[in-house]
Formats: sequence, structure tokens, C-alpha cells
Amino acid sequence: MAQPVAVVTGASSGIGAATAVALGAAGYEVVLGARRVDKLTDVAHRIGDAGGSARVVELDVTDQASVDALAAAVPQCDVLVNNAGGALGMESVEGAVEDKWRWMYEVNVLGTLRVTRALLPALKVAKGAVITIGSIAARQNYPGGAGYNAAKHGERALTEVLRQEIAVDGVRVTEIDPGRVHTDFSLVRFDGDADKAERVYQGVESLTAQDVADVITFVATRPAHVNIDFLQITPIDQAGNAAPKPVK
Ligand code: 8X3
Repeated sequence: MAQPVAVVTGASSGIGAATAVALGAAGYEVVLGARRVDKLTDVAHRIGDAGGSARVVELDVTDQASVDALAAAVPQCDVLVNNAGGALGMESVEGAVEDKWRWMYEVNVLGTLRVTRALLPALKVAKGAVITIGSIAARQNYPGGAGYNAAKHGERALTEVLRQEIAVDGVRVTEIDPGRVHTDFSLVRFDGDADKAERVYQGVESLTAQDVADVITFVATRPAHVNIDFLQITPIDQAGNAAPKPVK
């Protein structure tokens, strides 16, 4: 049997990088996609050093031609992890910045759509699995979250519809909805303000990217007849309450 192939988007850091390493250790050939090829190459070397196999593909999920090139490079796909995404800003609805909303919709919703649609033919042949990284923000709204909440709810709608449409082809569809994970998430959200980003994680114990990667790997490695619709995973202090710690 051919080695199974897992595609991970946003694999250059955080949850994506940890997931790529975990899937490599679980026996997948991992295709790492992201814009930052130098960082992808580092992750690929980590996988190789651990005895696994990995390939690097430059990927911008907002660019259809880039997504088409990924699909052309991946004729076999057993697992797709739609991890690319993110938040920009925490403005109130009154102070909403449309360009930030547009970027969040583009990356989280349309990016997931583009990559999934491009790889579906291969996923159908493999009777594979689509694992989309949503957020607790897809399930609970909070002040300052409207743009991100709206995008993650949109991605959740896409994921739920896809599950219903594609089950007949034997493709499993799971949404993983993490809460606060200590990654570059807040650095991006706060436009590179490292001090502010770090304050999100100070004084509280957050999930690590590895915590989430473990769950993704568990989902990916279930038998073909087992579909996990969704999993919400948070640090204990955030259980059942999406509102992030207020940060000035
Ligand atoms: C991010 C979740 O809790 O950090 O998707 O806002 S949280």
C-alpha cells in the first residue's frame, strides 16, 4: 500500500507545524503548505530528522493559482488539514474595520473553500478525511470578536454542509475548535505588537500547539467508518466560555 499523504495548510508555525510533525511521526508523507517557505523547510527537516517524509509547497490560500499548483503537486491526498486562518483586530462592531473583516473572510472561509474544493477529487479517491481548524469563536461570540466570529461561523457553515454532501463518497469531515492556544495567533491579531500579544497568555495556562496536534492526529487516524463531527478544546480556565482575557 502507498504511504498515506496528509496536506497541512498554514504549516509554517503553531498548530500547523506541530500537526505536520505529529502526522509525519504517525506515518504520513506530509505536504507542508504556507507562504513562508524557509519556515516550512525547517519543519520539513524536523520531520525528516525523526525518520518521516515531508514535502514543501509554497501556498497562499487566498490565491486560486497557488491552490491549483498545490493540487497539481498532490495527486494523492488521504488527509487534508485546513489550518491556515487567523484573526485581525478586536474592534467593536461600532469601530469595525472592513478591510480586516475582508481578510478574515478571505483566509478563513474562502481559503478553506479553495483548498478543500481543489483536493476533493483526490480525497474522494482515497476515501480520506478533511479536518478543518475552526475556533471556539465559531460557536460562541464575544465583544470585540465580531469579525472573527463571523468568519469562523462562516467556515463552520461550510464545514457542516461539506460533511453532509460528501459523506456519501466516504470522505470524513471534522472541525476542531480550539480556544486559547499559545502560538503566533495573537501576534497576528494585534498586528505584530509582541507585548500585547504576550499579555494574552500571561498569568494563565494556555493550550500548546502540541495539545491540538495530538487531537488532530487522533481524529486523522480513526478507522474509515468513524466520523467525528467536531471537537471543542480549551484550556481549563476557558472551558465553556470563549471570551478571551481582556488585554489593553
Ligand atoms: C482563537 C480562540 O480563544 O484565542 O481561535 O480567541 S481564542
